[in-house]
Amino acid sequence: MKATAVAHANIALVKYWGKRDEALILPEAGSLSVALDRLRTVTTVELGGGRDVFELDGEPQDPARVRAFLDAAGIREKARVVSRNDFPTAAGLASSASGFAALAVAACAAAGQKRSAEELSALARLGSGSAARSVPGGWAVWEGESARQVHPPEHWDLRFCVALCAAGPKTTGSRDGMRASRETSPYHAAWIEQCRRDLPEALRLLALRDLPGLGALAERNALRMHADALAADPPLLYWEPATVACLQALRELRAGGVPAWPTIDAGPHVVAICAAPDAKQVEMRLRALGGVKEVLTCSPAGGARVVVPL
Ligand code: 2P0
Repeated sequence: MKATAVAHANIALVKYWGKRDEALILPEAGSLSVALDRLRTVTTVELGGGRDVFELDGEPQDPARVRAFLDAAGIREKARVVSRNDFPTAAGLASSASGFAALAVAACAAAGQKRSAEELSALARLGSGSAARSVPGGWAVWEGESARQVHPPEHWDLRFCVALCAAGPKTTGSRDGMRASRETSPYHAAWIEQCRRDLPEALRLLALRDLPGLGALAERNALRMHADALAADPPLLYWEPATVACLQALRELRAGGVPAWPTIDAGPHVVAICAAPDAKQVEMRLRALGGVKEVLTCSPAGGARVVVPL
């Protein structure tokens, strides 16, 4: 009746930004991501107490969203859920992907449910869309009800330098932001069409390990997602001055012969994609920018799994 699981957050190279079904959390277009080793959530689920308890990083939380998720998993027993993120969530780094992936795996293990990897991904999706991709981990594609690993983490030893460009949490969450973009941005249909073209091309470049090709595609895809968000009414501006400083610094690095490309989720932080031997230089360049609080350099990671707690 008790189990612990770990899961990693993921960064999308072809982004998910728009649902075709809000209740079932089904995406309008497919997305591609890679799991990041240093962005990790560890969650323990213990079933059978007198009430639901959810504790995150040592602080008690409202258990409502966890309870709704357990109901969706068919788990009726009261649950004590203790979760810890190994990365600064206060800075607004996404934690729902690793959080719901770890919760899905730990809760099903605690309840003695046997689910396939595909079923676990589909279940995690009901907590948060991007969590579907953190269940298989590695290089993952999410289309329809679940995500699958298209290459293991070892396929390509890239680095992802996560530059924290703001201290506080973001103003508009992804769920509200993508709904507003879908309902009010005149560019949204074009954005979704673009994602449908980008995904097969990104998979081709990924298979070839073509860094200039995939890096440039990821940058274009992220900026087009932000163009869609910027065009919403009222407009959604996720960037801070440090975000723009990172984009420009990476452009200068490329002009100077260091290949590194940015991607940006629904927040101010920039993730620089580069080859392993260039990571130190990229990290140092981003660290030196005013407004960049911290840079966490990550490698590709695996999927969500049950672990024996220390
Ligand atoms: C992504 N994002 O593909 C995109 C890019 C943010 C920007 O998936 O409503 O927290 O829970 O399904 O998964 C973040 O959205 O949203 C996200 P819900 P989620 O990574």
